[in-house]
Amino acid sequence: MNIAIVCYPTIGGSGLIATELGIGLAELGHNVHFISYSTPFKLSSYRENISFHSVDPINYPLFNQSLYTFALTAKIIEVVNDYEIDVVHAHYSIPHSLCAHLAREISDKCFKIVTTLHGTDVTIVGQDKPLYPINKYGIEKSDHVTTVSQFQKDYTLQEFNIDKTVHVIYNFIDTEVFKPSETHCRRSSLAADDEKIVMHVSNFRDVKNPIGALKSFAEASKQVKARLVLVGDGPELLKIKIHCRELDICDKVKYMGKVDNVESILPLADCVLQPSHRESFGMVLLESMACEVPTISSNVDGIPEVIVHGETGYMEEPDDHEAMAAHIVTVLTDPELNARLGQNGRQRAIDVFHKDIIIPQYLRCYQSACDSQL
Ligand code: GMT
Repeated sequence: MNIAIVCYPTIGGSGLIATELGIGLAELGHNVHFISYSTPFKLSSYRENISFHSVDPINYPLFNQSLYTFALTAKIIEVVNDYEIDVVHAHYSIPHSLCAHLAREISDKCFKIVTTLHGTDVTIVGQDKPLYPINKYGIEKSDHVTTVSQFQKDYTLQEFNIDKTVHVIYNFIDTEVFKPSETHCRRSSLAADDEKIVMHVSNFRDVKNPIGALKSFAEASKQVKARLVLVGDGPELLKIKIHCRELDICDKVKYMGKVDNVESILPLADCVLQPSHRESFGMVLLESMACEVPTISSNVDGIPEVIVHGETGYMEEPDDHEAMAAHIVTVLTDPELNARLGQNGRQRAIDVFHKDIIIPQYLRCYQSACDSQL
């Protein structure tokens, strides 16, 4: 098949899944055309069957807004005209799916549109009243709609009052990349030998509740010698530094900044702490499971579909810091439990979320869209 993938290129769940999906499809022999404003971070080197088409910005002096959506629409039209595209797979309803619809309307090509809803586009952006009808249109007019958890499906159908089949296709992982050992990064660069490592990985937006992570860690670190390793960057980071001072834990926190190859440091964690307020899926949890690292997380949205409480990690209300801290202490002080949770997590990642199980589900979805009438 000739497949165009429209996605955000940045580090983040949706960009990552879109890129890994494209790589997986290309390895199966399909021609994959990525369309975005810059090269997705995993695609910096040449790969067979993959091309990247950069959206050219419209910098016309008359317009004081950058017209990204029109530039993207123009690029989709160019790619479908040049490459006989069967399916445009849009990751996010706004703006990607909408641009694909506009491109189909304008071009005379009969490609199909598959839209994947990743969460933020529906639970957060979707709540924006002026954008609501646009979001709904993008979803309803797609040939197939997929989303990453049953929670997200139910939420979408209810919030948008949509009478349409939405397919749940879970996010996936390459367990040969995310695995427990052979990390290039030495543990001693993160923490002292007698300190346990609690890791939080996010884009430090409010929704990830990084302050909640600090508070739970602060509570736990009264009982066990540990270091909080913060991986990523984002708008809440400044507040975090202030909170560290208030909680008197500055000397127990290490900031890593953005790390592209998170698989090189995740296996060094003794547990991962993700108390998000919203999470349609939670890629970091799956990545941790694959690395045999137990997870302490919130129990919101799609997380209970990823984590098995008591078997691969523990879930609590996002701001129940005492309960989270108690779990952190337990997994850091009981090595046998820690190993068992880790091994169960990896097994679940292999059995349920392995890329070889999930990528064919997308292919079937494309095939079914192509088999259906326009
Ligand atoms: O959560 C973010 O900040 C990033 C966002 C994205 O668009 O990449 O993540 C969403 O999609 C991921 C991939 O499907 C999911 O794993 C995340 O749970 C989801 N985020 C939210 O629902 C808040």
